[in-house]
Amino acid sequence: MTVDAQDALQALRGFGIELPSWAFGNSGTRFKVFPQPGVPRDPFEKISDAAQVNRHTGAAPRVSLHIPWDLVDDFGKLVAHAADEGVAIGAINSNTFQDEDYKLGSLTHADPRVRAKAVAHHVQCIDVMRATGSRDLKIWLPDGLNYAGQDDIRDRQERLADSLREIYAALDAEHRILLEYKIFEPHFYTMDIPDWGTSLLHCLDLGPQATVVLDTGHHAPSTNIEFIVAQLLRVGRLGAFDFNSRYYADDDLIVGSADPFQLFRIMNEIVRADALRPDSGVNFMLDQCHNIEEKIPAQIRSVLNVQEATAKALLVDRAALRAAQQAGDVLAAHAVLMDAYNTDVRAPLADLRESQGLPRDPAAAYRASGYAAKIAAERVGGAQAGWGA
Ligand code: PSV
Ligand code: MN
Ligand code: MN
Repeated sequence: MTVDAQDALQALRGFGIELPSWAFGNSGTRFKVFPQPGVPRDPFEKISDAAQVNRHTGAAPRVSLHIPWDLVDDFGKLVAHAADEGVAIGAINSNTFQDEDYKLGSLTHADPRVRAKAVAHHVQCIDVMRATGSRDLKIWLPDGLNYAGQDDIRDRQERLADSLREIYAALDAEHRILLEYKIFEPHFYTMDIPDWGTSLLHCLDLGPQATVVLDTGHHAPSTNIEFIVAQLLRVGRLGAFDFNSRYYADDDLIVGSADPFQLFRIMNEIVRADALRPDSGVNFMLDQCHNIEEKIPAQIRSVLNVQEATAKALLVDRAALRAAQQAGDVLAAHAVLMDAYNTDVRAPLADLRESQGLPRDPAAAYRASGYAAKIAAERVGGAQAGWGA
């Protein structure tokens, strides 16, 4: 390997991963929610918990909010609280999946009254963006159909396009829409945005402030996700990731835990496109819930997993790879990638952390901080994340 690890890893200095506020609340499946001691009772406490991850890793500078779960009377206070804790507010997520009115759709609903209500909710989210200094409005739509013939697939796309145009018109110049797709669930015959192609077509129709968000758990098994990453980067429309891991469906498990090689292959495309830079326009976010494991340590583990995959991608000898590819040397090209992937980057990453005044072992530093015992003693009756009730 001709790449110097310490040099290559410098690119990680400005690399931040955004955390979801909902990762810190109680969560579960439709079978059972397992409450944990010390979980946050309000958005302020969620931000305090997220800030612990940043405190020990130095790599989690923002927190995504979910509206209405994270609605507060005074967003100025929430912003100030976040700043006191050393973090900022990230993307604002809308929610059209917990209201009776949206049973048959929200932005795609046949009834103009319901569509107007769903558009108004997104305009409310844009107001929250103004109040919090957030740039990104993340839209994941639960809309879809369970039965063939239930509604007209094409009409729903037209209604969706119209609704999205209304939301887009309400954006400020610095705002973006992040449009998420999902193959199935909560609907099973078709979702209205089931894949990256559908999301991209709507983004292209809307304009340059609309980009695709790729949730790693929202694909069919064996989908080549890094291909989608490369393609969206190519046309400048990869706005964000929702990182997590899956075995079966939308499992929302710790990123890099099921298939660290896939995460490496994804980050390899990011590095290849020089999209690691904070100004690249790609927002690297986590979208996870921790049902049976401790939440703050799980988020720390997740940030480290993304860092490790990224570090390995930075170690790819690009010149050697290009030369082997040009020469048509299949095995040599593959070996360049595998050499980087098989490198143990934990010590160089610990060195990098130390050079930034951070703990070498963030998980151990968190355990030693006493924070878990403190919140368990102080907080009674923690809030549910919104999932698994
Ligand atoms: C539902 O599938 C989901 O997990 C989407 O991935 C969203 O990003 C997330 O919920 C938060 O709304
Ligand atoms: Mn998601
Ligand atoms: Mn999901």
